[in-house]
Amino acid sequence: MITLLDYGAGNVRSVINAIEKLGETVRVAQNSQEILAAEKLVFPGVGNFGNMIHILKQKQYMDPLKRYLQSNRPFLGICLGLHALFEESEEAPELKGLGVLKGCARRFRVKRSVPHIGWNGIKVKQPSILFNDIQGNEKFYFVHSYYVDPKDASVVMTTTDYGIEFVSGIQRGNILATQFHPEKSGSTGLALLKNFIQKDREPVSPSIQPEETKLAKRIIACLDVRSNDQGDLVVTKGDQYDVREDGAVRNLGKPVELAQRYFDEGADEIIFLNITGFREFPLKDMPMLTVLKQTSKTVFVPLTIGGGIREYTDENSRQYSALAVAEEYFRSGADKISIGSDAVYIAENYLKTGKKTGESSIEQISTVYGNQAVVISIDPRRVYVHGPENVRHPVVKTGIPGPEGERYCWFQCTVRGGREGRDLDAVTLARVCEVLGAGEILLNCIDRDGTNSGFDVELITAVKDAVTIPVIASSGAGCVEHFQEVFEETDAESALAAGIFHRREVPISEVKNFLKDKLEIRL
Ligand code: 1PR
Repeated sequence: MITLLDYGAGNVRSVINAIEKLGETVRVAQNSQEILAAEKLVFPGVGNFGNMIHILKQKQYMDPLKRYLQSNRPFLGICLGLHALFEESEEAPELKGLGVLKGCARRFRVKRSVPHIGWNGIKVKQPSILFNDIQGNEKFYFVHSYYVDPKDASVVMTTTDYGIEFVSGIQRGNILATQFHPEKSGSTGLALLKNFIQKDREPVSPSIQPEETKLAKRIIACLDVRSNDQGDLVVTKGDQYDVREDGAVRNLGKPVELAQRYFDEGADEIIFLNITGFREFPLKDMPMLTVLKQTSKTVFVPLTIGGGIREYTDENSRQYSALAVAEEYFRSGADKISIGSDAVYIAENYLKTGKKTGESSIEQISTVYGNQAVVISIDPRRVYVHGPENVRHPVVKTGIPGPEGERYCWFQCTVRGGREGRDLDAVTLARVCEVLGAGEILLNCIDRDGTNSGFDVELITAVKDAVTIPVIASSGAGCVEHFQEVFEETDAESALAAGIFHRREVPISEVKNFLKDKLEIRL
């Protein structure tokens, strides 16, 4: 029996699902006695250090946790569950951590995008039970802006390179903790978790020791989900956002089955977009929650969900915050949420007032769950102009002239699934959302969506140059060469496709096989 510490933020469902998949039972600790009585304790932390410590204090978990750790019983901390072991964190300097290990968590100050999101390797510094059946050259899923800096070098179990060499795992006696998420790291992560669960494991070192670890470019599958005219929830796909063919909504499969297929085929991440979420209140749209719950049972890579994440008042005047909507998604198995239309309204307001309100969905969700949990989905469309003069938006010189031979354009934001253009451009939106706390940009492109004509490199370059958070290039992938082009010509950390994967025109494995000698890829 594994006892799991759920302090109430983040996606613990995936950890429970992963442990159960390995045949072990999980009990979620409900009080301090259950922490003290644990045989093996797993502490998965996601989000913000300050918020975590507040809740641990409120629930009076600090003391029992310290006592459990001092008794050297088996413990596995994940992500923030690693940071919690230290004395403090730059993320919330006013609060003290458990202080079981000396040192602190520091923010990345590197010339790379922060958060560090994606699949990276480990360099093993000491044998551990966790490394049985691990070769040493595998990649694990990371998502964080802070890393731990222990004072005592003897606790370092693994390091990872990302601009600097940082500590990605610690071990002291039976206390183990990883910065990466084993529960999100596919079969490799499950193997590592199994080693913690099993009783008979001896400490070993993997046979391969990489000199340097590298972050892989991520290949992401995107599932646009909505109800069709018969009321069934289906994966659909638009051509420039028009999902109807001969009047009917295109049906390309069932969401849970398709997600499973993409996990099996090697997708590094899966995104669900509830594309009609802007119309209805998503918490009424329980099927999406069911899709997440079912998918997260067997799919052990990160899951993002978008559509309808905003504040809402129902017909009885009951108010729901965007945070409450997001919370429901996280508890159902989402690792990140994506905000589309609401981000545009928030940015417009911010540009008008020049002030952060602290009340917006972006600010609220990132404060509780961390920046890395908030993705901004942008749906831009090109607006061609004859020159940069008299245009209030950042204009780029384009190699793809407009219908009247225009050599310049800007990228207009839209809301409500591309139905309504706004007086705001994608570059400014991305910049403002980063300031407000977003951790990643999902950059779609209405002009390229479903066209198979390649990613809009000009758009991606313009947005990527404006932010320091990771960007997912989306829309237009038609062949393997398009992925090479977007990774070689832009600094996008990941590339997403939908149509070619759904229709089996280009499988994910083919994309990865093609890229593997050219770029860093997770195989
Ligand atoms: O505004 O917060 O409710 O979020 C709605 C979400 O639904 C947004 O993320 C928006 O992008 C998405 N959405 C709304 N309408 C559509 C539509 O297609 N009619 N889908 C839509 C957007 C775009 C991509 C697609 C790529 C790759 N989907 O994510 O998967 O373009 O496609 P391809 O490889 O086939 O070219 P809110």
